[in-house]
Amino acid sequence: MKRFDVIVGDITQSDAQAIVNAANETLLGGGGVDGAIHRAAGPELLEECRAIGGCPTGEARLTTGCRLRAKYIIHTVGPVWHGGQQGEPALLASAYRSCLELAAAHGITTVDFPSISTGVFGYPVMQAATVAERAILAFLEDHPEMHQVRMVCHREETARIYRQMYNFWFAATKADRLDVEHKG
Ligand code: AR6
Repeated sequence: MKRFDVIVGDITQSDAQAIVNAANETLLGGGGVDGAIHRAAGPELLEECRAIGGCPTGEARLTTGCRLRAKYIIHTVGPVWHGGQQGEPALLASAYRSCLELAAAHGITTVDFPSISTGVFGYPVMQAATVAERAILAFLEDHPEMHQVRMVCHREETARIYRQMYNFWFAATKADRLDVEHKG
């Protein structure tokens, strides 16, 4: 099993212990992957989210998976893209890191992410992929207990860019450690 992987699919069908939702600060649902997750998880999810009372950009909150296969949903809020000079990369990195820290704190060892901020929020995929992968790979290096983190892209084109950025920036240095069977 690769500790980091990029796959094409519908994250609502994920068999990971936790999936990540690209939500907004209200946590009360929306379009895109957020809408798909709420539809698949059922109305109980909205009740759980209501009780949490929102989430600032760059942070993360945990709910159960309700009717999903995944046991947990980690809701995070990525930044809206305003051209890149308003702290977007730091906020996006923080969103990924917060999700993984929350997962680790709950003993979750497999996490699937959608491509946060690159839909409605308009973050260019190439830049988002670089930020996402840097944050994920740094976390995996420091947390051997995390078995697997995957990017689950809805479209082949998005997955292609995540793979390309991985190969461009990270494969040479990380391959030895990440493209191997997990021994734990
Ligand atoms: N599985 C995996 N990825 C998906 C799925 C799915 N079922 N459906 C869409 N995507 P977006 P954002 C991809 O817009 O940019 C919502 O209204 C999609 O192709 O869902 O962070 C929230 O409530 C894209 O690559 O999230 C917020 O208001 C990626 O998910 C706002 O949108 C993210 O696109 C958040 O915007």
